[in-house]
Amino acid sequence: MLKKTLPAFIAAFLVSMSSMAQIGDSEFDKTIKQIQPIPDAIRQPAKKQGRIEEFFYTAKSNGKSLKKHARVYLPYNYDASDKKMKYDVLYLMHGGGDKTTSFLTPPQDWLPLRQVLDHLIADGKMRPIIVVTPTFYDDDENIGSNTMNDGIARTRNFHTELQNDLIPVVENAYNTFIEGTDSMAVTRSRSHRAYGGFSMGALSTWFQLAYGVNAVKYFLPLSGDLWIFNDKNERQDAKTAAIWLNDQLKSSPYGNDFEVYGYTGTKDIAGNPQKNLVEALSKNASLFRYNKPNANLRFEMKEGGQHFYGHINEYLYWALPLIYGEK
Ligand code: FER
Repeated sequence: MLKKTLPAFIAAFLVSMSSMAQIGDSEFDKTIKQIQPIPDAIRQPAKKQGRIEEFFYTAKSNGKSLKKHARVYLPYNYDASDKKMKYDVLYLMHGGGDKTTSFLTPPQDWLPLRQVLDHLIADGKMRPIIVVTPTFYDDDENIGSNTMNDGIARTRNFHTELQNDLIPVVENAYNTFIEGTDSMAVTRSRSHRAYGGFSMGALSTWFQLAYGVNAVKYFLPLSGDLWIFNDKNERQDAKTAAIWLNDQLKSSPYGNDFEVYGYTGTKDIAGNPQKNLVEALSKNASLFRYNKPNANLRFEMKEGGQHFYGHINEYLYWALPLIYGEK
């Protein structure tokens, strides 16, 4: 999570906000749903397990051709030869300094997402899906300069690689809803596609919404807000970011057809920033409907939730059935 390499201006900014967010008693805070603990059984491996494959593809970036790879989770019983069975695809982007393995099989003793997926599917809480975990770095072993500015640029640009280099190849390699390989094929299948991420990956999720809503319908920003800079490279406040995002969406024919599921924790460094962004979107961005029956912007916080995959993967236990469960 780039802790050792934060440039001074970002470090000062992060310190200046309290890393202890609170769900206070403002009118907005009263609308925030609290994330419940997950059932104990989810912490044990499921009996019916999906499998994880390595997927190789070529990405064109700054005139270079990069050999890249992503991890792909295939649900239990996935059968490549059964072409009638098609799967929705969820893309999940890691945080700064992390890699393609961070979500599905994270380091340490953290709850791995593969286990959450296995259980949700086995218990019928969501339909089987394919999960792809790419990287915004050149590769897991080549993460660039690993500065905050480099990370911001990579997260801002990733939507291009997703649209041109990854979706058409990976979704034609597996049994998904895409029909064709061009940008229209990507757009036609957008309602079968979700994109989410943690921390800098959440930043890439907000940028995906801003620049690539044509390719994706469902968005899962997990512990991260939207960083917008002015001409002098000064970071703008949440209200400015919200209005910018709304203006971006207004310029897309799909700007009225998306759903955002935001999650974070009160002890998370992104807790207050993400809460402030969601509040600003709910008040200043007309395309976002928050806390209404036909809401397209949802936001929940975990009391004591921290900035790491163990908690993030708990949030996905609650989020994924909202997208892939019975409606
Ligand atoms: C945020 C708080 C922290 C955020 C990103 C971070 C995009 C990243 C921290 C790191 O990589 O060290 O609100 O939003």
